[in-house]
Amino acid sequence: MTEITDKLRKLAEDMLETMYDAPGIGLAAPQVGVSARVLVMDCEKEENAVPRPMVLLNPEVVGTSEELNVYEEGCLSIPDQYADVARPSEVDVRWLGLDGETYTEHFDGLWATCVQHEIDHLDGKLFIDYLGPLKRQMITRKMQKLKRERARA
Ligand code: K1U
Ligand code: ZN
Repeated sequence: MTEITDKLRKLAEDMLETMYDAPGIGLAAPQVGVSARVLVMDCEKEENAVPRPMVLLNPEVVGTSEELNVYEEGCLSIPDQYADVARPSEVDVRWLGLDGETYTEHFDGLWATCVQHEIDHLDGKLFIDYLGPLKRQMITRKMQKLKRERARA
């Protein structure tokens, strides 16, 4: 049972601000150092599109298509690295909203890719975990180098 507190509302608000500032299309609480099953996303990318900020608490994938879709993913926790990842092209996701209601929605296209990427963050998984060992090691080494450089700066 998740209690909807002011602290949780503030976390979601701060996460949406961080995501839009980045800019990104999604963000999960562990990426901002918070151990909670909270994600935010807005995949309305077109210039004149009406924003659709979404906040998902305790999201669960409850159905997946057999068909896969390949998308070149990036990650705000792995700057400037991109790779093709194959995931189910459509998913049904159930979650708790900030209003205390339970929602189930069918996602496709970029929304489906993004919600799976964000739920992975909640489970401690990154998009590089789907790559072959060579590509994954290349990105991991680049990130270790970046970390050392940042520590020296
Ligand atoms: O969770 C994250 O690290 C955010 C990530 C989400 C994501 C990207 C691509 C596929 C699946 C999930 C990002 O938002 S990276 C930035 C990005 O993709 C983007 C930024 C501005 C405009 C459009 C896309
Ligand atoms: Zn990410």
